[in-house]
Amino acid sequence: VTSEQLRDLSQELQRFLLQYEFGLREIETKLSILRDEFLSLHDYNPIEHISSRVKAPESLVDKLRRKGLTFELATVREQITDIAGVRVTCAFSTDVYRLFDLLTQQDDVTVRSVKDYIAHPKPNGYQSLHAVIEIPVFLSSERVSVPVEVQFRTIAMDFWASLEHKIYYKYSAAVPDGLLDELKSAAATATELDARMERLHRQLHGDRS
Ligand code: 0O2
Repeated sequence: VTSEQLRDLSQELQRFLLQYEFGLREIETKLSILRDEFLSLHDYNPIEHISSRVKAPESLVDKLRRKGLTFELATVREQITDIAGVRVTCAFSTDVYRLFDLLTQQDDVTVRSVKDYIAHPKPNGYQSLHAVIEIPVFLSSERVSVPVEVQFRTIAMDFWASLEHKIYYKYSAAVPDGLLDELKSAAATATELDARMERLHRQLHGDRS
């Protein structure tokens, strides 16, 4: 590969990833509008935290290798749906589902897939509601449809997932059995805490929010 070809490739990749960056901005705007309107109508904030990222090229390449895919942009676009990722953390699981509904029902949003790991937690205890949605982005000469993976979860689920993620990487995926059991039990405690906090919240606010 000549250095000129490398430069062209790198430019092509940058342009490709930029579309995902634009997709993220669209979703972030939608979420912040929902949050601000909710605040103004109900004096209540349904979102604790929003974070987003475009997958780093190295971790994209890792994922392609893991899945045995070639680095062709058309294949990448079709097969890797979490290049753009947004994480929405809410205090309560009712807010998780409420925001999911409000976002996915918008008429410029197309839902590609949904995985409800809250209703059906993963065997390790992981809980979150995942949706891959497509959003139109208007560029100077075309309209592109950009997939964004949105993960909705409660603070307790997020706390659990970030620790589990660290443990998983520390042990390079070979986590000792004892720790796996502890994690599973901690996930059950998180679920219980979510239910208790939700009950308290209801007592405080009734069904107002
Ligand atoms: P990262 O570093 O967060 O980007 P896929 O591999 O995405 O094609 P999969 O695994 O069926 O297909 O997708 P799924 O189940 O929707 O999970 C995708 C993302 O959810 C992961 O992205 C994690 O962010 C999160 N996730 C899923 N399972 C777990 C889990 O057991 N523990 C934790 N902590 N997070 C989880 P990546 O690409 O794996 O990682």
